[in-house]
Amino acid sequence: MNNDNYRAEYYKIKMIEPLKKTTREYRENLLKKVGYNLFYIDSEDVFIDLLTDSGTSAMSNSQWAAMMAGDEAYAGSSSFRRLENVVKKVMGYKYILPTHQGRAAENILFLIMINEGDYIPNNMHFDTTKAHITHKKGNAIDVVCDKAFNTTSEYPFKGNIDLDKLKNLIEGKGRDKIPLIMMTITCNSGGGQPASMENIKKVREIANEYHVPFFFDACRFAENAYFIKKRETGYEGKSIKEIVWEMMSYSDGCTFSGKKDALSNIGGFLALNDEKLYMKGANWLVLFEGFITYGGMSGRDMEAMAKGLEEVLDENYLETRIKQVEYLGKRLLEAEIPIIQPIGGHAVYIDVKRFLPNIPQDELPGQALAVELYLEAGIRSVEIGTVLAGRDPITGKNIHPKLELLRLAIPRRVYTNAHMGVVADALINIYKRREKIRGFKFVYEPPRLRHFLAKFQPI
Ligand code: P71
Repeated sequence: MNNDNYRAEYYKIKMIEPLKKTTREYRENLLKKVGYNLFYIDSEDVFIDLLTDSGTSAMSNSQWAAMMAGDEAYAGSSSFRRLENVVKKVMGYKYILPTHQGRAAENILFLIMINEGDYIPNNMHFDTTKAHITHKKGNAIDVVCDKAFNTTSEYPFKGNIDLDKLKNLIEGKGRDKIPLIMMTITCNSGGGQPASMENIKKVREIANEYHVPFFFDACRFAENAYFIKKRETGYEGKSIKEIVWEMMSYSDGCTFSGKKDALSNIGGFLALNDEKLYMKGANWLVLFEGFITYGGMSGRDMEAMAKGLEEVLDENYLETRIKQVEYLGKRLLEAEIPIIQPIGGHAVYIDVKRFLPNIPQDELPGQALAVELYLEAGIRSVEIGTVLAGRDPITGKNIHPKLELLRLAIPRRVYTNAHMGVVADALINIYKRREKIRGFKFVYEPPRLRHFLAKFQPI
């Protein structure tokens, strides 16, 4: 069936959005005006937008058709029933609390589970997860395997939890201080890297041993399943559906952002198996999101998500998706541009410490490269480095993260490989003149989440 000689996207394009090309001079002026922060740039002025894969997917004809059937009833919407049934069928969870996006599910989960001073382990917490835990006066602890920090190791499951780190945390802090264990699949902060079924199973065993609930941050669950199928012995012959079912069966629930692997532009949910927890969550949901049969979504949003959750399990789709990310990554590797290896599921991450070794972290090399890429070809990427990491609350100094990265996140079903080729060519040109690139300094630094609203100046 999959004849490698005739590989191409398993869909065709029916509707297009024109892209505008701008001149380098125009982009230079624009950057000056907005303080060299790409978050301030209008999408009209971006040629290829790789800021995020979140909420940027192109929906299918079936998703658009389903939206017309959206039931906008306040209570008991049939669109919610469809979503609920799909989640039960695909993931096997008993209860679903619909939310407007992933972080809202995090808010509800942590409201009902965290007490002040608790510790919550995760392979690597995503920013919003960490922020919501901190907001509830908990401690977000990363317990990812050490190989995750070695950007050149080809280890296939860098999203794995280090089981010793996990056990030591539980033993060290005491089981009563650990309200839940989390695992982010795929591990976004570590480069879109998957966790293996074996590791997931072992985390389940530890959860059982200490009687601690185990939850996924399941944003990119289908991409994780695809990697398990391709990389883990014993799963070659299983369908994505079977792998997802098994993965989820080891957990007690999940937070989910429909903006990633549900191929939707908005939406999310909190799924759980425990009825008492569900009732607690339902009470908060009514306060923060809306009634339990729509949460933060309209009926049509729930329809789009329900359809997307089924479509994402199609192995042909997943192959097209992951191979496109791989295509970009391989083009960069061929030019010896340093990236996180293996190539991730939803993004290519440039290892900026190796790309711009002469710019110290205090001079924001990731930001410098993001600016350079926009200048070069109108491509928007996002810094995941010193700017994002912020300052140490005690010393007030810039935190120097182990990984200084530039993320090129690929929206699902949106760009062609010709677009990826442009991205690769632009980066190759920049790499040739990398010695000439200068660092940046803050001219305005917001007190929190500084990356969104900061303003910079070249040094
Ligand atoms: C991404 C995003 C979206 C984003 C969020 C914050 C700043 C910039 C971009 C969102 C995630 C995620 C994981 C693993 C939870 C959320 C929150 N990722 N967990 O990667 O990747 O979901 O955006 O629907 O609230 O660009 P939400």
